[in-house]
Amino acid sequence: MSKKASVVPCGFHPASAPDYLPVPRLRDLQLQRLKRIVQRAYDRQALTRKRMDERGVKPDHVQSLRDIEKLPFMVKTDLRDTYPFGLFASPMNDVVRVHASSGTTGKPIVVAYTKEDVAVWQEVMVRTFAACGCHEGDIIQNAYGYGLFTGGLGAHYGAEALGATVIPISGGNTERQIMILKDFGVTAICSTPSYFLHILDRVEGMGVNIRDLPLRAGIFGAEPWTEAMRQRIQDISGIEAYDIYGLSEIIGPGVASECQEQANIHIFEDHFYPEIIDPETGEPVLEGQEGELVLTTLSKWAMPMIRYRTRDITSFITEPCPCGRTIRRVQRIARRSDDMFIIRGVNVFPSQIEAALLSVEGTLPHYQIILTRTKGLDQIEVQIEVTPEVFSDKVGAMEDLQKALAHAVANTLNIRAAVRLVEPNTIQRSEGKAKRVIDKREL
Ligand code: DLL
Repeated sequence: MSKKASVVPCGFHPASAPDYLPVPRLRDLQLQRLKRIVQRAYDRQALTRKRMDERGVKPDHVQSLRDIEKLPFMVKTDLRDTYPFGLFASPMNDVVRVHASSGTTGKPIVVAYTKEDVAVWQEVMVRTFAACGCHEGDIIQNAYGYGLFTGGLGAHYGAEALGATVIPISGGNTERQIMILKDFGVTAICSTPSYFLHILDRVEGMGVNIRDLPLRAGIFGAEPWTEAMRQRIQDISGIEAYDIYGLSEIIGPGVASECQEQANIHIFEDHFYPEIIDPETGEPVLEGQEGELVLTTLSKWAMPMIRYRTRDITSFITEPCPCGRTIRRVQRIARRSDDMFIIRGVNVFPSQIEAALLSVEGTLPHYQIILTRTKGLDQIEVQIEVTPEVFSDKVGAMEDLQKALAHAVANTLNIRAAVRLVEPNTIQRSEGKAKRVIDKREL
């Protein structure tokens, strides 16, 4: 626990009631909603109808939650192929909002909300904030980007409905972020974890001691981050750092959130039905085993997503959470199946490298992985910033640190990586999602 205790220990808000439903009631509710949404998708989404017809599956074949396995999957390219509005199930008149996510190539993917969908989104974000110990009276600085990205407006509506005071500052302009953090008595901040680290880097230079501020909680998400990263953030700032998860295709932020136990994320499964499958075979994995998270929107009217393959890798946590929530938890999302790169035949995820690097003292949690190819051989270089003390210290200390880091990486990955220690503030910062891997290999 960090030094600033939360004011409301249990993290309850009236909107959080579904978090605590008795499991049989929750399953009934899910089934009712599943039947309704599958019917809607079949009636109004040409792609879903075509795929179900090809398999000979009709909406009334869904009579139990297990029957969801009869339904076809949806994948990201479905959104690209039907760009921009091909998956909308509501007439444009009923669509009150669209968002889009840029992705790495070509056209963005577009998502839609009816008025009721926006209300559901707001509800799940209230539940998110409440689970992270926020409440009426909090002053919440929202540094997620506003605009087509779902982070800004998603958190905004939720924080307002919670009864908090929202500061809609959006991402960027770090000095102004710090001025407002200090002058407005901010008690909670929303941003990507990497951007908050950047804010922390700058705080001291502005003569502000973050620990003297009323800031108590960070509501962090939109990118993978490790437990080691959480510890660093909490140690430096004295706040409690919570992990929140979501994706545009499903609703935006508000799909899952940690509670004050800080022990993995609860899925708001009365609205988003989770499955975990083997990404190779598409079959469900055994309870507790790792696989790809598949989500079905149980109540999203404008754009239902049936069995959407998120590419995020996780597993169900089988033990109940001490917080008393009955909605299921999954392991925090440390990696995506498409994050993985292969280096000299070894599969590597950036999060493994992050955990290895942060196990060594004397570094700052800013790093980047650079992949190159010389004479047909893959090379991996890990650049990491070191603390100003280490950097100005004797060469010997730098060498020792470099060896310790190379050793930690080799131990975790079983491959040798070149580790380069760099000065504080040399690795490029992002106002949103951090770019961890630069792949310069010509494939
Ligand atoms: O990042 C929505 C969001 C905004 C979530 C603010 C949390 C806070 P997209 O831009 O569509 O939506 O990106 C979704 O980001 O499939 C994950 O791979 C990753 N992601 C999101 N949250 C987390 C998290 C928003 N807490 C993609 N941990 C997802 C790990 C995350 N990965």
